[in-house]
Amino acid sequence: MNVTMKNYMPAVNEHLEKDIELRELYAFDLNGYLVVEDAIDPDVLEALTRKVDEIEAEIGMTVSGIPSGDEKPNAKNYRRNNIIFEDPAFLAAAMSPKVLAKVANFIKYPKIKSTWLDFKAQGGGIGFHSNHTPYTPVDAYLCNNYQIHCNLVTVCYALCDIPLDGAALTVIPGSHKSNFPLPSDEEQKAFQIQVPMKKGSALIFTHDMNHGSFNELPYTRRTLFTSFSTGFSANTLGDDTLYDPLFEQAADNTWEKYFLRRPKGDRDTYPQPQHRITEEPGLGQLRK
Ligand SMILES: O=C(O)CCC(=O)C(=O)O
Repeated sequence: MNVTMKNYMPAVNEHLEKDIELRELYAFDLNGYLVVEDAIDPDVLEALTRKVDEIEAEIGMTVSGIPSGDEKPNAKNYRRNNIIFEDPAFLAAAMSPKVLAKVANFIKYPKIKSTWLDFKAQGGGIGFHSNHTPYTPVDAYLCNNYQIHCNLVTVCYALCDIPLDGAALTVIPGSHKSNFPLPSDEEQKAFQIQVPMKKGSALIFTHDMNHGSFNELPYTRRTLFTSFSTGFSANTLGDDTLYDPLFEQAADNTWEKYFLRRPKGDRDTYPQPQHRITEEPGLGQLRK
């Protein structure tokens, strides 16, 4: 625990490090990402699949995109922000204890920042972005005194199997620590790898690592994204009160409530629960 923080911030739960192995810390620090298999509770995954099928049908998404209307061009990408409010299954997935336990080892005083549902049909993608240099405070990655301090961590949940070339996240491992700017687009290819995923797994990455994706296959990639920042960083998709309705619903002294708290300048004194994230009853599950 950083001594300076200890002087004025509430105690960090000393059990947090029990939920991560040295091998995982090494891999995340070395590469900038970590894959957690079976990250979503099976009942939640089933409910999510039904809900996402419904949304896909409602927006008319096909493997080649959303057909063009009179005014709209054919859309290969579809993103729905603040999806956590649309169904309890999205909240349950976003609160996966297997994921939160890792996130809490990568961010000090973490809180949820953004959530969105994402479809990428064949030809859909997102351009490559991020790198440690030039320095971007919002994304910045630092490891000091054996403690990882990410300012922004993103989690990509696979809601279908995501094969190579099917918009599997393409990353430059280690670019979250690069001290030089990226070389040309063509030269970057030599450093990129794709991370295929199984349905229900989660890819946790520091947003300081270079990443992007492109779907070359005749299928629609279905993913849920959540992101996390330190408690002193504002929300991106709403104001400080964004998560208040979910915060109110959450039981006191739970990690669920903690992750949903409001951002709070440089004195984030909201107390951390003192039990282990992986031992919180009902976390990441559908309410009975
Ligand atoms: O949709 C993707 O494949 C990547 C999302 C992304 O780049 C981001 O969250 O910054």
